[in-house]
Amino acid sequence: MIKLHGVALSNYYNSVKVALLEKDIPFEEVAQFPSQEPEVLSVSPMGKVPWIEMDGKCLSETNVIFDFLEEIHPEPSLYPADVFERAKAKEIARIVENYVDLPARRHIGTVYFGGPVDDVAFKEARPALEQGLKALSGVAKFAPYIAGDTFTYADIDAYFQIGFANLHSTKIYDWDITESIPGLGDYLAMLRERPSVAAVDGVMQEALANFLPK
Ligand SMILES: N[C@@H](CCC(=O)N[C@@H](CS)C(=O)NCC(=O)O)C(=O)O
Repeated sequence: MIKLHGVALSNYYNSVKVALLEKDIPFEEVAQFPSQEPEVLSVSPMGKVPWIEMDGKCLSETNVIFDFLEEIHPEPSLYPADVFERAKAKEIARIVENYVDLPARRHIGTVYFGGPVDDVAFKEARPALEQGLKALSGVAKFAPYIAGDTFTYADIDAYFQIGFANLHSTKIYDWDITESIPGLGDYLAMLRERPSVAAVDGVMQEALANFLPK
């Protein structure tokens, strides 16, 4: 059985968990914080979570895990059937990860761990996020899903990575980024109704409520 290593506080861990639930793949959760310890680096080269373990072999990086799950368990597919549309779904996922999650993540020391606001990050992260959101608004379809008429990995990425970024933007800039793109708020609310997303999001919200500094 697949073991999913990570914690419910992690938006990427939750992304892989939703993919496993959507595909109805049995899995076991193993609680693990990110770490630079050699034994963690030997299975997750950047020390990040999540990673999956299967038959003693480990794989990290959420989108690589998505592709692997798709190969070993093709049905139900979480990519569009058309090869170009499939690549477009991946393009959306990369934009969400690299240009929405990552700039917001610069404030994780403040938002997750109660550290002081980093002045450089304060100046740089907001324009970077604005640029990422503008890029996203150019490719998001909301028809009704982000890459078209089917639920895909891009929706999983969008739900958890935009939610993570919004937690940071509201705390640091008092800025609700879900209002930055027409239709984004309603789209995220629609995803929250989906049983797999609702279940995983519920566990994440509880973990965040217990963990985040007040
Ligand atoms: N590119 C990675 C990102 C995963 C990631 O950033 N995980 C966070 C938790 S949400 C982490 O482990 N952070 C610790 C670190 O960056 O050292 C993926 O796609 O899985």
